Amino acid sequence: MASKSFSSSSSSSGCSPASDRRISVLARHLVAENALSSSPIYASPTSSANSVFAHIARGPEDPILGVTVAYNKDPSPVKLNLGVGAYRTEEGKPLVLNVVRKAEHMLVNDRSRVKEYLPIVGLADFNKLSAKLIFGADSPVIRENRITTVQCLSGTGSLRVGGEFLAKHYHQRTIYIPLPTWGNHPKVFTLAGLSVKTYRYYDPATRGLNFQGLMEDLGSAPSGAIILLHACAHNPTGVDPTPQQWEQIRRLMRSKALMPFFDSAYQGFASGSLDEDAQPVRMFAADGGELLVAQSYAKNMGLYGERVGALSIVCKDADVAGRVESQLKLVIRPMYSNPPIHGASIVAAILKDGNLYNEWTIELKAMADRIISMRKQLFDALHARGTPGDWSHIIKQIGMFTFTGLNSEQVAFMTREYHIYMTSDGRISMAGLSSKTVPHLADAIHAAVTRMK
Ligand code: KET
Repeated sequence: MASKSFSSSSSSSGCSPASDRRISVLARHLVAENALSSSPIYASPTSSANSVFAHIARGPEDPILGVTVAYNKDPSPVKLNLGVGAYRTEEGKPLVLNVVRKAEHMLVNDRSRVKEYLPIVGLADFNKLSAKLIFGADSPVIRENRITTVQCLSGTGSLRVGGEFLAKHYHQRTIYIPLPTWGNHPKVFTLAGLSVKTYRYYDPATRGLNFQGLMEDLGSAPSGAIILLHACAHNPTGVDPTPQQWEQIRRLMRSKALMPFFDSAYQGFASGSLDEDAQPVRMFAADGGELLVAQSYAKNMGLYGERVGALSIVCKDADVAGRVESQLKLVIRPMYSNPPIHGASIVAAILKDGNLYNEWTIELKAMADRIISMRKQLFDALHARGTPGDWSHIIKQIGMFTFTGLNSEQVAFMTREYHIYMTSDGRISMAGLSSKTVPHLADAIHAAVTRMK
């Protein structure tokens, strides 16, 4: 309607030369009159002295990515960034995997490759191979075709798309997240339209899993509620359930029709084995029930900035899965239209080629092993200094992070006095450490513990 009336009244082709002239005379007249008037018309509203955004308060830095912002501003030569979970080499440098370089080389040299838009759900090969990676090549959910996998913007984007889909189409709008969890989870799911509650997970006294609290809280969650589970290498605690505990969690959740939503951001980083780290997800997929999983290739392929990940929804049958996918497209299209092509092409090239895949697993294992060796070195260094306390959790915890137990004052002290940057909850990224920097960190922890009780 609006566009119709606009075109009929403003079409210059419908005006005679005489009426065009009349309009331009009228326009000159109006401009002259305005020039004389006491209240001038501004060229545009934003050229006024006061910004229309003047009322906006400065927002806080992100609790994790803000650590890097602070680190970058520090001129100290001994500064150390143990904030964000990003892998560094022994030399403290970011790592591009050899296998990624190889795949990129192949892609660049393939002149048949173009830069057309991908479909809304992303690269088909990438989606198939991602499902195979997390569920296993012989998985019944893949064989029976009762799964939809869509390429999303890394782990975060996959969680967000899954969250919005559930908020729109699932009968329960409450998601339970572990306490503590990755700091972005509550924000992602709240903005997706879900209501966020927590379940007990970590026991600071034992620095281990509060299994009883977890089972009680899931047991009293309303039937059908969504439960966010870290597939492996829980962030920030580094504490995972044992296989036996996972089995009990699965039974309880299925008996109450609780909907599992796995966040798999560290497949391969916990044990060094892609298959072993996928076991909890596969255990739930094997029982025939429905579930969601968000995968990220940021850490395990080092593709952080390429923003490549996948959301899979396992359904009861192929027909439901097809309809679910049609609705996922309606979530994605107005959000970012379709995902980027480069990162997904790298992943697909590696996953589909036996040799590249093997090379990847070797490089991944080397990253996981280096992190494990950092745990040992830090533990030994604290032991050698006689630092008060039991530090065995540094060795016991799994994945990229150690949840040290240091409090926010001790963290602030370490940043102030030692230029060591970490999140205020006492989490350190072990992947940011090297043999050279372990002594500096151990000195800082020793000083923080003995001086700032
Ligand atoms: N889930 C978890 C548990 C997680 O730790 C991260 C990232 C993500 C999802 C998202 O990653 P993506 O890059 O979107 O695939 N965690 C690290 C980086 C960050 O906070 O963005 C971190 O905790 O340091």
